[in-house]
Amino acid sequence: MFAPEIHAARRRALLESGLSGIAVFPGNVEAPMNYLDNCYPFRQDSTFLYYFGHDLPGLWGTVDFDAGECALWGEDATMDDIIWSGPVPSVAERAARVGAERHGSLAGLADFVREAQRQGRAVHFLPQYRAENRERLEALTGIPAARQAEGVSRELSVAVVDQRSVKAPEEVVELEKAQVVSYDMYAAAMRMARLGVPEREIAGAMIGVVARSGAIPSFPLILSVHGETLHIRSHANILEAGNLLLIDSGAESPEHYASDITRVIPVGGRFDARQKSLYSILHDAQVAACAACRPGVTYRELHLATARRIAEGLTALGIMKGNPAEAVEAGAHALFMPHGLGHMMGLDVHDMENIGENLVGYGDELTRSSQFGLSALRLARTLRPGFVMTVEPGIYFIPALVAKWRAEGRNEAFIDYAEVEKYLDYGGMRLEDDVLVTDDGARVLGPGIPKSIADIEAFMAD
Ligand SMILES: [Mn+2]
Repeated sequence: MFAPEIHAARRRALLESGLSGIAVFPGNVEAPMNYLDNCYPFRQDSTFLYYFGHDLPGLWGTVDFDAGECALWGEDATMDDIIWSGPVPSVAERAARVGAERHGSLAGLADFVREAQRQGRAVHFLPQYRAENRERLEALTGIPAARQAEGVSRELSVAVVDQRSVKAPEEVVELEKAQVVSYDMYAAAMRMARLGVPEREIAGAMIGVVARSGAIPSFPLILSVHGETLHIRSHANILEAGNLLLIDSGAESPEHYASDITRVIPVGGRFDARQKSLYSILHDAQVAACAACRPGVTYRELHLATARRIAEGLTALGIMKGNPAEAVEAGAHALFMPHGLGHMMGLDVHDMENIGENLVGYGDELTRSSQFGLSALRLARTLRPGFVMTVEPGIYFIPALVAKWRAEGRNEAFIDYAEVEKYLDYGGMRLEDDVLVTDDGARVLGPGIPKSIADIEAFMAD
């Protein structure tokens, strides 16, 4: 966790956001995998981490807007807990460590919430994404788990999203630590991506890099020669000549800030001519998008500008036709890039997505389009200094989608389907970096993982 003053200052900023009543923040509990004592790796709730720091299960935080006080609630370890899991600080010590004014047991928390309700004060809470926490919240507030979505506090959600969207310097330091782990992950992968190597050996090496850093991946590794399946989970292939290996991966920093990087590696270390022509289009579009990030521009416009650039490239290759700007307006490019340009990143790899994807990415400012492709854009709003987001355009040839569109005659004016069908064995590519918006521009985070054709080929030749 950070210094107590940092967590205290974050809570003070929340206390000053103009709400009244109280807010309750459940920390996560252990999540059983196949029986109660065999759990998934523990991951604390990110908002709890942000305000209350402690990376242990079973805690709650509360913010009392009227009294201007915060409290940490939980149970001290029993002898049994100490025998099996080792000694941990008491709740009183943990409260002091994070600068909370008050602390108490879970029974004390129940009394505190009941008293607030009796006084008719608002009890704010965020959307819950784990069944265990919906149940715990039901026990605490009396609001049935199935109806909690209606009881979510929009005021609290907005206040938390506003605050967490702007990364403080100590958060950027953490984000950069995760980038260093990512660099080592990709260096290992690029050294290994040779003919005949099983995908799972590279996956294992990359996860090993994360484990050696003492962290966990920020999301399940995507590593496949079938990059056209956007979130493919299997690593069952053996690398063959002509394959492009897509790897989308991330690590957590010691304080659980994420990295999220995608690279495409030519198996054997050299791009062939067809790969070069398409990769260049994607690379140029991604570099231009990173360079165009700055305060005041909307991410929606960056998404569309990137789509136009890709459409121009595909038109030059004869895969698309007609006017690229009109093609993008019609959504024709989404055959090749059916996802958005990127998303907010921070403590969550899709930062704060549990609080609400539209609230985080659109706010009151913009409305999400229903057009295929643009509808998948997670972040659209105006960029502000301190925002950190991914920039991750892609070009994919998804045989099932091509077949569907062709059968429907969809966007025939902008797509040369006969030409597209020559690429159905191509796979898919995505290039992703994490970008910090600064006062006058933006900065790509991290030490710079090889990305251009020349840099990737040179790295893999070493
Ligand atoms: Mn991403």
